[in-house]
Amino acid sequence: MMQTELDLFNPHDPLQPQWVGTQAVVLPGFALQQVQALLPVLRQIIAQAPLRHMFTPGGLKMAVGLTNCGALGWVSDRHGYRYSAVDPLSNQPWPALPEVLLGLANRAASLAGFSDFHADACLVNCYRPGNRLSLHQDRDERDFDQPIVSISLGLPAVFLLGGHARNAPTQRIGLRHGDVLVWGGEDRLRFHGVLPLKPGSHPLLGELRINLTLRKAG
Ligand code: MD3
Ligand code: FE
Repeated sequence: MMQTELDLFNPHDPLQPQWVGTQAVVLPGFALQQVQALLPVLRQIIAQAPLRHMFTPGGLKMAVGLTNCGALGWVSDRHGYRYSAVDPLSNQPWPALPEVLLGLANRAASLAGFSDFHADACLVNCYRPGNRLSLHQDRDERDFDQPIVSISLGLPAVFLLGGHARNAPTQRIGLRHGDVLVWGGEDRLRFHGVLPLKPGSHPLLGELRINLTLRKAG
C-alpha cells in the first residue's frame, strides 16, 4: 500500500490492535482483505431489505439510514426499540447473515478474547455527510456477555466513546475504511456515538459511510 507523508506522523502501527478500554479494541484495517467480497454481498442485502429512516419512540426521524441481515434485525418505531425476526417493510425475514461477515466477525472477536461469539443480527447503518449518531447505550440485546463487532466502510468518522454514565467524559476515536472494533465485558454498556460525518467522497463507496454491527441479539 502507498505510504504518504501523513503516515509518518501517525503514531499507530496500522496493523497493531489499539486497546481503547480493558475489553474494547480497534483492529485497524482488519476488514480490508474482505472488502471486495463484502461490497456485492452488501448490495444484495440492501436490494432485498432497502435502507430506511426509522422513527425513534419520541417521534424523531433518524438521520442515519438503516437495514439488517440475520435472524433478527433491530427496529425502532413509536412503540420503542426491539429486535424483530421480520422486516416491517416487507413482513418477510431479513436477508441471511453472509458467511463472509460471520467469519470476519468471529476472527475479530477471537483476537479480542471472545472465542465463542454467536452473531444472529447485523445492523447496517448508512451515514451521509452531516449525519450523526447521538450518545447512547446498546441495551436491546438479551446477553450482555456477548461482544459487539463493528466494521467501518467508506468515509472516515469520529467515534465517541464515553463511560457508564451519559455525562462521563468521552474520548474520540478515528475510524477508517476497513477498521474493525470489538466491544465486550465491562466496556459493552459504555455510552457511545458518532460525530457528524465530514463531507467527502470515498473511492469505493462515494459520499457514504457504512457501519456493520454484528451482535447476538436473541
Ligand atoms: C461501544 N453504531 O449501531 S459501532 C449502533 O458507527 C452504533 O454506526 C455506531 O453505535 C456506528 O448502535 C458505532 C461501534 C460500537 C457498537 C457498540 C458499542 C461501539 C460500542 C457498544 C458499547 C461501546
Ligand atoms: Fe450503539
